[in-house]
Amino acid sequence: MRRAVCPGSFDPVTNGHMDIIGRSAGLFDEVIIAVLVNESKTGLFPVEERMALLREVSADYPNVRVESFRGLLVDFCQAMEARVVVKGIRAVSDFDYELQMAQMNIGLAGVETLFMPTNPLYSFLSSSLVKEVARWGGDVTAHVPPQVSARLGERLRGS
Ligand code: COD
Repeated sequence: MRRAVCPGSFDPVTNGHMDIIGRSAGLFDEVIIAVLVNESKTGLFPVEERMALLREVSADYPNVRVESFRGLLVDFCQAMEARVVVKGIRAVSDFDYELQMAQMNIGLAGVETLFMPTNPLYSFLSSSLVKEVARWGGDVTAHVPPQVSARLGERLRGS
């Protein structure tokens, strides 16, 4: 079974993430979306809600499932019996850090990283930018799945 992991914070999932997840689902038998649980950083959405949103927006891909992990990504990959991590590359600026992590991960556990160039439509897109625009009342409907834009509105209004 060719199994890949798409890791991230997904706070919240954007159309850029979904582009990489959908394309990965076409390349691998199974794709595991892995949401990092970071105790030292509170996100806008609790991890459980990020996972619920990811499950909703990836429901059309039967070979995609959503999990969370703590600690090292390579330990999670080994536990899931996945030898490949897929990362989206938006610009050269992403590459420096991603290359360091990829080299560390192969050294630590032989986990390979596949770099997938983002669709140019999403090359400027990040969860942080989406949150900042939404916080100030800007329209993010073109940048996130509809379920996410609805939840963003509710969360920022405090419900
Ligand atoms: N287009 C395409 N891809 C995108 C876009 C976009 N617009 N936005 C994000 N992505 C992709 C990138 O590949 C990114 O890596 C991934 O989606 C997730 O993005 P985020 O912002 O949700 O998540 P990050 O960058 O906070 O996630 C970082 C990890 C959780 C992957 C990383 O910190 C990690 O592996 N942590 C575990 C601890 C560990 O093992 N550390 C040692 C590493 S050597």
